[in-house]
Formats: sequence, structure tokens, C-alpha cells
Amino acid sequence: MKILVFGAGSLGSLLGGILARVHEVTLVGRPRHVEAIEGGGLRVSGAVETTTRPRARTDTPEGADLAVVCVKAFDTPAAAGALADCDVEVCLSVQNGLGNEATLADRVGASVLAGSCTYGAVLTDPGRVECTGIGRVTLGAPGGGESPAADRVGEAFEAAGVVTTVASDMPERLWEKLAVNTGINATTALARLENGAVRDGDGGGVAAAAARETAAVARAEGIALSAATAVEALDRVASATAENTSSMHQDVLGGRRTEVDGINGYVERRGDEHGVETPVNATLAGLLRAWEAARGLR
Ligand code: KPL
Repeated sequence: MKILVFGAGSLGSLLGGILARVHEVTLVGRPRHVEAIEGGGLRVSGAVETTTRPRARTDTPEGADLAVVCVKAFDTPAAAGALADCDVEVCLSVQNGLGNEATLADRVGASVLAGSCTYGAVLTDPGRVECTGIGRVTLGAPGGGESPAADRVGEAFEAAGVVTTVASDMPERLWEKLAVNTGINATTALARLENGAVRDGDGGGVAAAAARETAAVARAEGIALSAATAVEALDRVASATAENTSSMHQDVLGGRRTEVDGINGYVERRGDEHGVETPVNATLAGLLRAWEAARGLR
């Protein structure tokens, strides 16, 4: 399959490197990373060990069978604009936050699929990515139900060795993942701790409260997500990724803008619309926005 990975950050590079074992992959990323990949290939180390030679470029190619979008949530409108002129059959969002698929579907002339990923990835150097934990890619139709396009993409991912589930209940799964991210990402980014810190203690209390609020907003949206299920998912992911640095914590350490608007800020906004109170998410979002504003990142 001809696969375009749009957004060769840590996760995009990890998925692109693994997919390039059996597919014709092109990564779109930043100049230094692109140069390194063109020069010496893409080295994946850690829980997955492989070196592949995907193509790499800084601009969007003319077409592909599948575009895998891995950019940060705040860059989704720009990705949709770039992919609007690209001849793509299927477009899969593997991003944090909700609403990315709708933004892509507005501009990209392709079947859009929703995805989520629990692999851990850290970009260590240009041309090098470390897999800090084998997880799973879950993908399917954004509105739920069966999807032949999702089946095809699932088979292509599995063929390359990416652990993949094709799901017919993506709306529920995306809200559950959002609950996990509202709890782990903001708490670990603000406390500068690894994911395991939210399994118990004060970190666990803050994270569980954020996840419970997210579940309340999900229910207001008609999604059957109980507070208990949200907190169980949070505990499961925090335990499975205990040693990992969450993506938001990595962003804060790197002095980069975070995905707060698409995660805790999203829950805060949707909660306001439904009259559901979200004080913990609002506080976490406010602190992260203040940090970003003080550094001129927003
Ligand atoms: O999705 C993640 C992230 O870091 O963005 C989790 C699941 C929290 C893993 O670190």
C-alpha cells in the first residue's frame, strides 16, 4: 500500500518506520528529520527494533492510497488544507483530542477514519525514534459501525507488525481515550512526572477527577461512558505506560505548544455548552494556557 504519514513527529515516525517494513511509505516532516532519513534511513529502537528507508519530504506529495495524519491537534486545519490537493483514497487520523476527523473531512476528498494509539514514542534525534512501549492502534469509522476502508487499513497495519484493532464503536473509544488524556497528560505535564504518577496519591486524585468530568461531558453528548469506566481506563493506561513521559509532558519539557485546547480545553468548552461543570479540567487547562502564553506560544 502507498502510505503517506503526515506529521513525522514521534508517533508518526514510529508508525511510519514500522509500516515501511512492508509498505511504500512517505513521511512528511521537518527539514532536519527529513534530511537524516534520506541520508541514513529511519532507525526505530527500544521495544521495536527496525531500520527502514521510507521516503521523506517537507511538502505534500501528489497522492497515496492512505494518509495517516499524526500532527498535533492544533495543526489539523493546516494538515487538512495541505491534503486537500492530494489524491488520497483513505485518510486516518491518529491524533489526540476530538473533532480532528470532522476538520479533515471538510477539506480532504477521501473516506476519513478515526484512530487512537497507545504506543509510546520519543523522537531522540533526527532520523531516530524510540518505541517506549508497544501499544495498539484502534481505528474505525468516526461515527461507529462497520467500514470496509477500516478493514483494509487494519490488514495493512497488521501486515507490517503494528498491533491493530478495527472497531465499530469509535465514538465511545475516542471519549474513553480523551478521559485518559485529560487525566494523564495535563497532570504529568504540570507536575513534571512520568505517567505512573497518576496511579495513586495526589496526582491520581487530580487525574481521576479530570477523567470523571470527561465522562460526565461524554454522557451529555449521548456517549455511554461511566465515571468508573473512565477511571479504570485511566488506571490501566497509567500502569501500562508508567515509565513513559506523556506527549504533553514532552511538549512542556521541549518548550513547545501543547494540545491542551483539544484535550482539557475541549472538555471545558463542551461542558459549558451542556451545562456540565468541569472545574478540574478548567483549572488544568487554565494553568497550561498560562504557561503557553508566558512563553509566547499562543
Ligand atoms: O496518549 C498519550 C499521550 O502521551 O499523549 C498517553 C496514552 C497518555 C500515553 O502517554
